[in-house]
Amino acid sequence: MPLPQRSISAPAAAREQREMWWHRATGYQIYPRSFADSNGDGVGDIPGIISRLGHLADLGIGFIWLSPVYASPMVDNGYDIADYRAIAPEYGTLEDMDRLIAEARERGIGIVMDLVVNHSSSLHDWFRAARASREAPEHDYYIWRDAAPDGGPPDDQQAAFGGPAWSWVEEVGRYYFHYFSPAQPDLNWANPALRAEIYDMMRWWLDRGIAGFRMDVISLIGKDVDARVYEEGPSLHDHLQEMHREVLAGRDIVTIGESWSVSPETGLLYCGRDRRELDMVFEFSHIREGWDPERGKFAPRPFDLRGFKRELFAWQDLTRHDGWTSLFLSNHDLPRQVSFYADDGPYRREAAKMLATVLHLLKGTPFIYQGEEIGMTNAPFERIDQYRDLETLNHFEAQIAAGVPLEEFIAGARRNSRDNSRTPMQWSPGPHAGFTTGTPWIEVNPNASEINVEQDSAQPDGILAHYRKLVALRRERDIVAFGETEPFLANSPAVMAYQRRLGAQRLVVLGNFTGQEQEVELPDGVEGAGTCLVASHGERHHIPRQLQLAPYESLAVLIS
Ligand code: TEU
Ligand code: CA
Repeated sequence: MPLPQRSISAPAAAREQREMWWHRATGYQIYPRSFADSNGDGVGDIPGIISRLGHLADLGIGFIWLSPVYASPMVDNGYDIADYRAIAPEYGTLEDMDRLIAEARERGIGIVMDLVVNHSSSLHDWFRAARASREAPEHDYYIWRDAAPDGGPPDDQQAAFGGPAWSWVEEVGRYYFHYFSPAQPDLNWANPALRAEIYDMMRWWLDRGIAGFRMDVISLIGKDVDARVYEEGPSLHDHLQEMHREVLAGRDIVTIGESWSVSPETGLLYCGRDRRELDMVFEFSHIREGWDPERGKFAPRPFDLRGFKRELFAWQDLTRHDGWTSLFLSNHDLPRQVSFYADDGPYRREAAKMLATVLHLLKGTPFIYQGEEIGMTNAPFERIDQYRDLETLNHFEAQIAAGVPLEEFIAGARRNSRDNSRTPMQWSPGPHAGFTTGTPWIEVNPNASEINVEQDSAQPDGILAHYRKLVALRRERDIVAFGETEPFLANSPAVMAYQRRLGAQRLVVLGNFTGQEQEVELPDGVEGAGTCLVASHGERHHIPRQLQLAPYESLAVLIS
């Protein structure tokens, strides 16, 4: 059991499943490269994380989702694993990792590892053997096809990071499939020996005392390449059920599967009570709402709150009586939430609190991405040489070659490049934001002199203090953890409004997504007096039928 079980228990009527520790826990994602550097080489590391556990304990989080720290050539910053049982030397050693697990646990914090098993690195021993000979048992751990009659790739499938999805290996005279970059060959989940190796590796980590797995692009593992079905392919759920039987069953851990395709129609296939697969998924429908449907993430499109609410509330509805969901707006692949959804200018503080309030008071397990708790913003990069991410760099080349003007591409990258969230964590106003004493691997955001943990935590009404309150509310209040969600004002392009209900209690939550005052008229029966749980603009203890919200104001009032 990774964590002490909490004894608080929700009223039986509110839950149809056994209460688990992660129902009341908030997760915190660490992107190790950018979190804290202990030895001045400009790259964050595990001892750096250990030195900052106090910050996380103060926030009150229940577990860390640690982005990959395994041995890797770092083509995709660790999402290309060369050895699943070794730590990348720039991040530390296995001993450091054991120490992190132990020291986090002493603070009641579990470590959730990133499981990247849709693909490995091309430098993994399996792939080295696979590419050396067709006779090697590992050859079939990957997906190979013969060349087309003209010697070219078997077909025209394209990789997510640009270029063909097939790369040639001379030694075996075949092409291998890679959904992402050529350095990330896809594993062939149809091979039972490969699956057994993966399960073995997962048990090895669980036995070291970790609290679970975040599973990278897990919805891709059932793919049928010939049919061009990648997401949620024919064998996905067989594999996940087998994984559950072989590895996960009977362990008190948390599992979160990343899926870019899951919808309310398929959500409960993963996390429904009778499925025996995962505890919850990371789903992206509310995120995709902010992307151009044709031209993708590098073509900025104005944010529309209505679509965003529709997607979030559909998942609230889906998980009303069965399953569970995750709540997040940010991660290492996404822009900074305050910049993307709200305002990183004059109303940054209010906006950061508002986004936190409306998200954290929904039902589900919330995730905070490092720096979000102080309202970190997108990177103001102006030149392509400031970017590091292969996705941005590959798309840059392709789009410029296709005639997209440079300024237009940079504008898109400033809005949506993955590097926006990968600039170093801003700890202090000092040199390099207190992240490193050396030269950081990617530039520190110049606003670190005003936006940093040291300054924000000194303010009783800072963003950090606001997050601390929200995290505590989930632990302390049954209604926050288990209440049913009822949305209002679905058509408002400006205000997000809902209430949670548990027994005779109601928690009314309001957030203004604009820099203008908003007049709100609530539906019948919402009005009432009670206790203000959080507020960005002074407490209100009464929800009237009509009220005015200040720019980016948010509040939550418990009515009983
Ligand atoms: O991301 C999954 C994924 O599909 C991303 O490539 C996503 O589409 C993209 O970031 C949106 O711009 C996971 C990891 O979170 C990501 O960091 C990895 O690069 C990717 O898998 C490959 O492992
Ligand atoms: Ca370092």
